[in-house]
Amino acid sequence: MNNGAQALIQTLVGAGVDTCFTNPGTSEIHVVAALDSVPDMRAILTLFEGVATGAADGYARMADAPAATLLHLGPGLGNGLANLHNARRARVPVVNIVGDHATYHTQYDTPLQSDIETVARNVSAWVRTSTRTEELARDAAEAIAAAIGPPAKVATLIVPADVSWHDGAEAAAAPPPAGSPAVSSETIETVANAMRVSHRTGMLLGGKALREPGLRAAARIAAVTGTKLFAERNVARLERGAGLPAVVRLAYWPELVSKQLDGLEHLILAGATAPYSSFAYEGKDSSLLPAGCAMHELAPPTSDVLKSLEELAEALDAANAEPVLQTASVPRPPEGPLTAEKVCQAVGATLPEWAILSDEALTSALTLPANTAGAPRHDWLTLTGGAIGQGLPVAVGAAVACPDRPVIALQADGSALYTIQSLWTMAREQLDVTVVIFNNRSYAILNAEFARIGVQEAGPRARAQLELGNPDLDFVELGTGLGISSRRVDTAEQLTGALEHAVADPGPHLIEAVIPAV
Ligand SMILES: Cc1ncc(C[n+]2csc(CCOP(=O)(O)OP(=O)(O)O)c2C)c(N)n1
Repeated sequence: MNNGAQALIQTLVGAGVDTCFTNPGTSEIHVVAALDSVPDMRAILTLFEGVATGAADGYARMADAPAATLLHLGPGLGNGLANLHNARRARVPVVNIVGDHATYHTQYDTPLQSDIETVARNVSAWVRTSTRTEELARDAAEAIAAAIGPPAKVATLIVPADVSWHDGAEAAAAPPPAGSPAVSSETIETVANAMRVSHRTGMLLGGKALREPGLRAAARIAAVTGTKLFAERNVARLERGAGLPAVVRLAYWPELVSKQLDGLEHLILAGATAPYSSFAYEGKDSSLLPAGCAMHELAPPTSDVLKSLEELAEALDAANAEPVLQTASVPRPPEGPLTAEKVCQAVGATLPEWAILSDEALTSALTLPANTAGAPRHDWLTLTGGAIGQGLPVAVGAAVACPDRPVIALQADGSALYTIQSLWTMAREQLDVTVVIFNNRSYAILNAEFARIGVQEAGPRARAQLELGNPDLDFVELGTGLGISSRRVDTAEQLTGALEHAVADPGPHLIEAVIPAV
């Protein structure tokens, strides 16, 4: 006979959820103990819950399947919240297992007692507290089914300690996932009509439309209609590089998006939502749609986007059109003192085939798309929910999901420090991740925001909130202390050499690129 914890893990593994990013405590100790009786579960310790949740996000983006997290009551879940927010925005499945005090213990309001469900609800579309050992496996099966969807979501199962430790449980099977709903033929026809009458159309692609089959279908439509292809700003995963159709990702700053979308009469949404500025700016419109541009929703993110694109291609006689594909071309290795742009060039010049780029380089990544467009085929994972501290954990999860693919984490210094403990998990699990830190010693984007609100010269007290010097951060010491082979580079030649070395020597590496603040 199993105890609840054993049946819980068996249920996860039975449904294919065989990876769990953990940071456990006393209330989860029976789940930890059960790991040795279910060896098919790979449990990976993280040193902060934001690493566990961000890793589950990165894993799901690459595996197209959920990982589990194991978190410690309300405070542990709360520590993981920012990256669960990003996972929700990435529209990926995650199964959180959160321990709680034993059911009879909660009445005493001991130190870790809190309202876990309220913490969970902000990010989880499915929340349940299991109350009986006999029902725990069934609850877990329902959590998995809810996470997978479609649509994919964050599901949180709260497990009181006594529900885990009692005997009398049996594993349960998760129901098979249903298909995503299809889009009506009227919708396809309406969009096709708009594209027939106007040649100034754009398609904003999101979700599965940004994988090869979706990109090819969209590019066939573009070959016939001349529509311009864009990717949503919050890209969870974009397949790109030589041999694939190229798309332009929407910029961050609203005025740049205006330039990108300028002149469009129709914008078609395929797996993406309407474009709005991330933040409001006084006197500026929140919508990024050009004046007079009509918007049509071909396929909401929750629908079968690929099928709708294929049906639209049929309707436009584009099913057999030749899509325009990105040609191979990489930048020349840069020379001289480092700048953010030269780091992007060096990445483009050395990017190995099938790399996974986890991009949280923020202001330093401005030229990354151009410098990697014709690089060998790769996947690009970006910050989906704007909560910084995502890049390194996502790299951990992507590397666990795809052990045969090199992961390159392009990481702004300020954002790196939210979840710097990720480096330790990379070292412990010997993940093939090369972390490139863009050390500009600044929260540079916030400096740019200052200029945008018309403040030319921030006062010393304001500046102190935006500069990361005094003391200067030493990422080589940080990386070394967390167990990663780490080096600092000051010139473009050194950087290219360090990247080539990292590519040739699979395993975790950290390269600190010291660059001027923009
Ligand atoms: C969780 C969270 N906290 C704070 C912020 C606000 N914020 C946005 S960007 C930023 C600084 C980013 O600095 P850095 O990562 O060094 O990148 P840079 O701007 O220098 O390119 C901060 C603090 C945020 N977006 N998310």
